[in-house]
Amino acid sequence: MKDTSQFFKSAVLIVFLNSLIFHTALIAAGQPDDIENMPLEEIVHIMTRTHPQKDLYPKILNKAEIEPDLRKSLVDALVIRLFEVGTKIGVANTSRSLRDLNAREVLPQLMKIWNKIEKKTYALEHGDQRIQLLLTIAHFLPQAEHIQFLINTESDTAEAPIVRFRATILLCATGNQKAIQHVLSVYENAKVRLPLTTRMSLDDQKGYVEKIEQQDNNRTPWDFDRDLISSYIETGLLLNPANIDTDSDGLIDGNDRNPLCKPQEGEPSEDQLIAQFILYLHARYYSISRSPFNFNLLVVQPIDTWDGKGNQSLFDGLEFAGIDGLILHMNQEQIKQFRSLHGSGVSVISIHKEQESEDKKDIKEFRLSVSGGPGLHRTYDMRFKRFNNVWLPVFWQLGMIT
Ligand SMILES: [Ca+2]
Ligand SMILES: [Ca+2]
Ligand SMILES: [Ca+2]
Repeated sequence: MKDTSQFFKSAVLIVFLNSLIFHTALIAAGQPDDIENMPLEEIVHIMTRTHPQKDLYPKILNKAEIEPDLRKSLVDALVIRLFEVGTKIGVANTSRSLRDLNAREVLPQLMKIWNKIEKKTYALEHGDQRIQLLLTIAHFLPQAEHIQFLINTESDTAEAPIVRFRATILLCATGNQKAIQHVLSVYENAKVRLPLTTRMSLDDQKGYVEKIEQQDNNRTPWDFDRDLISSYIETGLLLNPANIDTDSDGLIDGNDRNPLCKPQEGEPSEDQLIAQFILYLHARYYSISRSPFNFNLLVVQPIDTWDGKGNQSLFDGLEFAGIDGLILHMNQEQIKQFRSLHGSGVSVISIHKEQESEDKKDIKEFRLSVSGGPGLHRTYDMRFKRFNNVWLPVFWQLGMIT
């Protein structure tokens, strides 16, 4: 038995080594100087790789630009591949290459695929076929149709959130009035639908508090302070089960979307307004954690725990509306305590602002950091641009996964 398993191990090793040699040979054949004599099939192979060789890819694009015959052959081959491989990995790169070749003439074929493939897909960002198709189609469509196409995609509830998110960023990037109006009205509607209070208006809450204060003999053990959230859950969320309003902002714990944040005095700064918008976009289009008590929960973290420089967090004293769930502001100590109670399944979010540059007054850059689960840490790089007096994201890209 032992011999057989040894034999299998050796066989697997040989196959592995062979595949290495095969790949090395391919890469060797694809040296920059070889591009002149490279078979078409190999060029297509390079163009559809997730990470095409840095030197070769632009060389191929340049060559295609001056040699119409080569360009035509490449476009034809890529379109065939687009239809042939269907939903297999690598096809996303096919639409990217068609975009880079500026193959506007294949727009009808791209639309055909777009309408044919399944909408719900949760694959990540640039490796996803639907996202790459969206980018390519949006790039090729004339302005008027381009904006309507993106608005339709963003509004389509059957579409994957990440695809709708990408459409949102593209809409912002146009700077077009109608496009911006759409994005902002979706945000405004979300804030009306999901306000700072979660159960009742301020007036109703006032009536409720007056009523319970008159019935002091009517305390219940499961909700000791009668703030409409059980003592058990309060303890788990690091709220005070003996205080009706833990952050003393006038909203009782069970009616407060941000129960650990007392709002700062005065209006939020420009950067804080952007931070609110970033968190809203993240919660709306990316995943939001399910809490240990089975409702949506976002934990936001001061920046000093992120960059170690003691900078004031954009989240300090900032409440969030328009987000379907609870938002908890926790400092490093509270996060530690929360994780010792529940593990690290709930993601913790922080925002870091990049240095502003003097010559780019209408551009601000931010980095969103999401950590959740052991060893999982993602960052997103974002660029915001000023359009009249609103700042909107025109670039948003997954940074590193560690
Ligand atoms: Ca309570
Ligand atoms: Ca309480
Ligand atoms: Ca409160």
